[in-house]
Amino acid sequence: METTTKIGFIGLGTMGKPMAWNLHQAGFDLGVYNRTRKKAKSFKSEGVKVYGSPKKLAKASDVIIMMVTDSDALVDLLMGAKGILSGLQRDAIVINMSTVSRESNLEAADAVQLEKARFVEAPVSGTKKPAEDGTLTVLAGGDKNLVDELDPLFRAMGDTVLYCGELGQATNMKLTINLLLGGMMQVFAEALVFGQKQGLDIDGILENISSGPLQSPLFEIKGQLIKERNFEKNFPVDLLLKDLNLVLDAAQQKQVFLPAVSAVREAVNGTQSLGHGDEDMAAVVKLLEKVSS
Ligand code: NA7
Repeated sequence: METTTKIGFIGLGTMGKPMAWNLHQAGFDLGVYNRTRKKAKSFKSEGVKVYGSPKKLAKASDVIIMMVTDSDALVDLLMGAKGILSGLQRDAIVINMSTVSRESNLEAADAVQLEKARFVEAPVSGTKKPAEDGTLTVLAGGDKNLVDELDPLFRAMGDTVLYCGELGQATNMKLTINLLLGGMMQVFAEALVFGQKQGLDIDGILENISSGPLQSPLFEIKGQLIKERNFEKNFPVDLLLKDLNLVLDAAQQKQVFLPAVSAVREAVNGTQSLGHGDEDMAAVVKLLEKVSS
């Protein structure tokens, strides 16, 4: 992939903005689109072309990257009025880096291929900070040669590229990881609330976790944030809930029994209902604290 290849990036949210920025910094010929135009302002002032519609971006791009919330956003941007499909060039490559269901990826791939263009799914593992540092893990699914061709692009956004297999398998890998992430976050929060209700000090609990076989960067980072009562979003409750719903839907299709994940989903759903959807997933502790006191 040459740096002269025209890249169009759609979705300048928490993750997409730093990812697009890293592509620009790596010297790729970048253009961007975001539904809320003001989020593209910093790109415009750096000389990056800002398009007024996905259609206009698609007309001008060899590679189109999408990093948007969910399946609804993916469908709107691809198939809506002035959507990508209405401007897609023959042989262009569409990369979906958003986390959506396997089925949504397959449907998007079919629609793109009908226009004689190509499709790769590439959800990422890692949150805001790795996105800023360019240290995400890119999970890629689809044609292996195409994924290899895109390697320089992925490496501008991440330090690891993991080829997961045919289309759909990268999503399955992402959901496997996020199942574990959600479960670890919830049970960690429960351990902190339980321990403190028994009269233990949070510093002591965190130190004890860090010094034994349960030591984990996730517990260290989230433990510190909970201690500081800092719930600024890295990976918000809303998106964790979306992913747990995707996990449980996929599990149901294959009749996989996930009792703990069902319980975690209820707790995350409850946290969202309390109004903490836009806060970091560490806010799951707030529901526990509220109903435990
Ligand atoms: P954010 O910060 O919520 O950003 C979401 C982006 O998706 C943002 O640019 C939104 O545009 C865009 N979006 C959402 N819905 C639509 C529709 N319907 N049409 C057009 N654009 C839309 O999410 P993150 O960056 O944290 O995460 C992105 C993905 O990575 C997600 O799948 C995570 O699970 C992993 P807006 O600025 O609101 O106009």
